[in-house]
Amino acid sequence: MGFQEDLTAYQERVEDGVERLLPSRAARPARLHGAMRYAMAAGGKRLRPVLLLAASEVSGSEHDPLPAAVAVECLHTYSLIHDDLPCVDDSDLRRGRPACHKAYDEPTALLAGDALLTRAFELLAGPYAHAPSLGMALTRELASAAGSERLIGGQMEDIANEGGTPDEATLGFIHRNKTAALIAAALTMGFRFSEPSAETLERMREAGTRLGMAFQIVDDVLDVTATAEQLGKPVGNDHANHKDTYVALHGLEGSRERATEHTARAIEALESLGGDTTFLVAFARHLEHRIH
Ligand code: GRG
Repeated sequence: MGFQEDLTAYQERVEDGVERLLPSRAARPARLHGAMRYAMAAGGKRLRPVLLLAASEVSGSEHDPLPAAVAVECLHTYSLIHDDLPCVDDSDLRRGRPACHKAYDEPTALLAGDALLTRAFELLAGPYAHAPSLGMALTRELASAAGSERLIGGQMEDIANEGGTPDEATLGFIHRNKTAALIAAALTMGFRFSEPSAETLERMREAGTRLGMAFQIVDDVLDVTATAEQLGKPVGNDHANHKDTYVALHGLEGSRERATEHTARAIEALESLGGDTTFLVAFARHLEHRIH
């Protein structure tokens, strides 16, 4: 199979997992579960769970990585729901549809985000109860990427710096934590399925962080160059919200160069592993090509 077929197959596995591993739409309170499923529904690229599934296959494992992949997508989706709220980015469109607080209402969206965050950890605690050391490693990885020093910390500094003059160190902190930490965690969690050495884990963290940085820079570039139809979310938002972005700091060309450099470093780290990383390497190239 070629790259595109492999990608589609991974994405279909994720869609199936999302369908099966969330509470039923009919479970009480149905409005809350409807909102969780609405926000999680197809429309996202499923980058993080695809990375996790692909990484778990490089060395193989007897355990099913799908609950962990869905857990990462739940956590990511909670962050998007909360990010779109009027008190944060105030964005009405997400994944090509009205944002969760527009399709439902603000309190329901807030709670749906909270419930998805909680569900993420339930999906690590329950399905891996028979493999406690794997479950614990996955939980630590996700909790650390999502906490106050990483995802939430990056978001905090992003908000705190709105309207200010961008500087490289601040921008690096925001992007490493707000975006790259969860992408790195997804990749590392996938490799956790094969009980890797500490050295392999560090290399994977490096690959994931580089990939995440490239992804965020590409996101900044697309916010300027793409249309809302192409992205499924409003464009020009970063500028309108006076956000610190790579484009504001380095211009379009400088940003493209940096995305290319991070992608090259990510590929180097992936290839240093030894196993069959063909799909992961192609995926890294695919993400970067969106801006060329
Ligand atoms: C401030 C209440 C409050 C909550 C914030 C922690 C948090 C919640 C938000 C994290 C910040 C955030 C939303 C980062 C976004 C990073 C990013 C590039 C998201 C887009 O990811 P894609 O393109 O989206 O993978 P799809 O829709 O394809 O899954």
